[in-house]
Parts: sequence; C-alpha cells; structure tokens
Amino acid sequence: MHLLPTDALLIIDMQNDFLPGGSLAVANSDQIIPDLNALADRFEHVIVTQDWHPTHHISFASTHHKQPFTDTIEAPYGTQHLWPDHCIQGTHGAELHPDLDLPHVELILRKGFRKQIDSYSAFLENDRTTPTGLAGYLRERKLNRLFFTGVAYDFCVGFSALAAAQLGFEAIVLEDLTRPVDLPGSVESTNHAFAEAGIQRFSSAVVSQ
Ligand code: VGL
Ligand code: ZN
Repeated sequence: MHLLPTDALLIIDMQNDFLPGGSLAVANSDQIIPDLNALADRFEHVIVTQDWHPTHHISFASTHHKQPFTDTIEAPYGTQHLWPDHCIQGTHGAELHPDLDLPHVELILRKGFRKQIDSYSAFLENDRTTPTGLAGYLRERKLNRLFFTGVAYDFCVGFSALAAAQLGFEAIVLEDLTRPVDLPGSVESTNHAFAEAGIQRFSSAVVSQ
C-alpha cells in the first residue's frame, strides 16, 4: 500500500495510565511502541490523542461509588461504562508514554475534558453530538485517509474509526498496532461494527510494502 500526501496516522491514547503499570492498563500495550515509532516515520502527517479527564469525571467509578469495569451508569446521553480514575489532567498517568518517539507529530488532540461527558471518539463525544474539532481540522488540511493505531481497540480506537467513517473519511485500522481492554464481548462487537461500517482491518505490514 503506497502512502499518499493526504494520509494521516492517528495514534490514540498511548498514555501512561493505559500502559502496563497504569491505572487502566491495557495488556501488552507497551509491545506496540517500537513498531508505532517506526511506522510514524513513514507518515508525513501524524496526529496523537490524549484522554484528558478532570477529577471526579463522569466516567470514573469512584465518582459514583461504583465498581470499575463491571458497573455502568445511565448518563443523560445513554449508558456509560465506569472505569478506574485515569488520565487526570496534568498527572503522570495522562502523559504520553516516554518511549514514544514522534518528533514530527502535528497535532495533539485532547478529549474527555468535560466533566459530564465522556469521549471515547476523537471526533465526537459520547453524547454523539459534541464535536472535538478533529473532523474540521482534517477536512481543512485535506487529510482524508486515516490509519488508526493505539489503545484501546474496543473503545477509543473503535469509536474513533467508526466516527471517522460516518463523517466520510476513509478509515483503516492497523490491528497489530492496537490492543484491547477486552471487557466481555467488547472485541467482538467492535469487529462487528467495523464490518458493518466497511472499515478495513489490516496488518501494519501492508503499509511497509
Ligand atoms: C479509553 C476507557 C476509558 C480508551 C478511555 O482510550 O480506549 N477507554 N477511557
Ligand atoms: Zn477515559
């Protein structure tokens, strides 16, 4: 697959809290860092996201005195999974992992900063109406084919790729450069949603050819 000047690599949420040892650790997510660094070198345009929550965020189980991973709440915008406190603005856990070597990143987009709305997607918050501005940024820059990597496959990568496709971008997920949280059924439902939306899942090897 030949890369085009209108391609962008999106690296989702590779922050300390989502890496081994972090508060919402995604298993083996550290393993993808060397290949992410190497792949990013091949892209002219690289965009990184950070999950960026205030304290007592709506998505934190502690805010509601509930259990993370298993409990949910009914938010005004629908069912919201609950998580351990993670990626709190300005903390070490919210920083990008220090082994990422991405000097030419053009945009670091932060999401999930509204106390009352979570945002898995880099495009639309969980109310499905509040935009992050990323679609406008990409359109204005004429970047229309997006390659998704990072964590978590079944949450922020998945919701971001699905939103991108719905907004008219070409979305490709580089499966070996993602890792899932893997709640019961979450990977299967992501795979299913990708198939429905016509989102292709490739190995990053296709980009290196
Ligand atoms: C994420 C759960 C909560 C993610 C963010 O980056 O996939 N998952 N917040
Ligand atoms: Zn979060």
